Amino acid sequence: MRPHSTAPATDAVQLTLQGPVAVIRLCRPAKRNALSDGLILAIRHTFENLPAGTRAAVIHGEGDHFCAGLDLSELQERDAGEGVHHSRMWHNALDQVQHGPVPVIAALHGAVVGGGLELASACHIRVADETTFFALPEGTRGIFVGGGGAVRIPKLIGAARMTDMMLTGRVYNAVDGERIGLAQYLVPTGTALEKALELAQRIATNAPLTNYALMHALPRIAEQPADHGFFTEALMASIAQAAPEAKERVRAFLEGKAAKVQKG
Ligand code: 1HE
Repeated sequence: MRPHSTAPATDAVQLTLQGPVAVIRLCRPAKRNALSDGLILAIRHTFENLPAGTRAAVIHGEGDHFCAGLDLSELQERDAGEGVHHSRMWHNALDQVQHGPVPVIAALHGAVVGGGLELASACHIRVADETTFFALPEGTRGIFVGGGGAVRIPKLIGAARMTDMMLTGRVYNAVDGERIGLAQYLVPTGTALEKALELAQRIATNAPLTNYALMHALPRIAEQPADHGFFTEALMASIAQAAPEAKERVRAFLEGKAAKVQKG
């Protein structure tokens, strides 16, 4: 593959730690956190180099919007081969988000459009505040999704809804976005980051092997024919329950020392 010469825009991605939770901030508010090649490479670099001890991550955007998608000012004339390499660079970066070491929660507000929605869909949980809106303007810009959206977004909302968004430029508001599955949580304006952090802190207390199974085994099992899926599930279940941490947690419950499930 042709090497990509753009340097990571490391100043456009900020990482801070809140205990075991890495908080990753897109810091390009003047351009609505539009994803330049440098920013995409910086996202990849950040997720590839999460500090030791990180158990969960939150990603959010500075300013009034989560992310305006591909930086259109960089959209140059590319030949077909260069276009493939550019798209594959996005795939590699967003694969680090989806298949990195820890679950990732996207805290969404304002525009979550184009490549911004592709980034959000690579995360494991999406929390949207009431200002959030979702769109795929690629259709109206004469282009196509290239950051994994054609694979990930139909898994969230179905191919029919994605086709409609791209053919007609339909924009979903936060309420409808949560209803159709673009986000799992809908929260009041300005509270998405707080909610995402609360969820991340909780996720960070899970047994790491359970989190790993949810990130790496569940999506594969869901894609397998049922017969294969049942078999893979049995293997994963047996590996998870054999871990010393699982035995300790079950013992704690049986001894009345662990929290019961509370009514929602
Ligand atoms: C940008 C971008 C961008 C803003 N690339 N520069 N994405 C889109 O088609 C969405 C394009 N953006 C918008 O529709 C709007 O900017 C927003 C709804 C996101 C925000 O509106 P607003 O009024 O808050 O901001 P603005 O005034 O439109 O933009 C502020 C600045 O950011 C302005 O630059 P300035 O130098 O004039 O101040 C904008 O040009 C700039 N800006 N969005 C470049 N996207 C892997 S394939 C993925 C394919 C896609 O993602 S296609 C979808 C691209």
